[in-house]
Amino acid sequence: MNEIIEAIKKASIKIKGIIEQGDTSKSDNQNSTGDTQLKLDIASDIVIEKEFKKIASIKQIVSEEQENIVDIHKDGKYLIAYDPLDGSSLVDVNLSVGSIYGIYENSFTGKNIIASVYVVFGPRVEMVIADGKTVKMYRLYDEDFKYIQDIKLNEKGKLQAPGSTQKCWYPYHKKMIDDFFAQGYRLRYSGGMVPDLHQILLKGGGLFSYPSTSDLPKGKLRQLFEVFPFAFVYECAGGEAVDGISRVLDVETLHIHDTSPCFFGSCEEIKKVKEVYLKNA
Ligand code: P6P
Repeated sequence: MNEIIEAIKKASIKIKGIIEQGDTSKSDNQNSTGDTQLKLDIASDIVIEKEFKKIASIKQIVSEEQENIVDIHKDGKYLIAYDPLDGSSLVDVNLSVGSIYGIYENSFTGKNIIASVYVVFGPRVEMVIADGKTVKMYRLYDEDFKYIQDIKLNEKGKLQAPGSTQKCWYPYHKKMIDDFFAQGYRLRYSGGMVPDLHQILLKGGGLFSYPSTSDLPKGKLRQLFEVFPFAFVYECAGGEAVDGISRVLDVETLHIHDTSPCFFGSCEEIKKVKEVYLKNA
């Protein structure tokens, strides 16, 4: 596992350079989910795949930017699903973006995730590692990631990050979001999943939601590359992650690019989500 973390560190330093110097224009391609790929997405993906191909313990990788699973070493132990540069279109407006890595054993399913890593490219570059027991944050100084702190969520938080197109929210979802704001929760939403979820973790808690909507009944965020890795982080930090009713890591993956409605947060907020969704299911 250490060699995977070292590879992520090396790739992240290179991706930092790509963000700072790179071409943020659109490529001529679309990814498997139909998103138009930026040249940043493709360049970041190439960097990561090159680093992972050097590691004997990796059996397979799959990128959000590629259609299919890539076989690496047949005797490898780990399977890695990653989003090379989530929210890349935010680079053009100088907002934070991030890379997300889910590390699995045996198969690409929520139940088989054993670790997750994300890297935030913002005013500072920070890497967060969840290993099933703890969540540890590191910060990049020159070429070295230094340990900063462990991350733990409070039982209840103060921030709310309500995603998706509001006009497509189901009425019970809108009322739940409004109720949280009526209790004094602060709106913190940039449109970048990595910095938005990182902020809630570092500020002690709250709720990030990207629900089922009339235009996207199965949500927008991808299970393997985005939802499961952050669900694992939030559970390791003492919070929860659900699809509205069930633990999201128990959700079945039928195709590697499947999406899922998702709610990540402190236990109090997730309890409220489950109450509302069980009543309206
Ligand atoms: P919306 C970025 O494109 C992304 O995949 C996530 O990083 C982010 O949370 C979400 O989409 C934002 O989507 O529909 O709220 O703009």
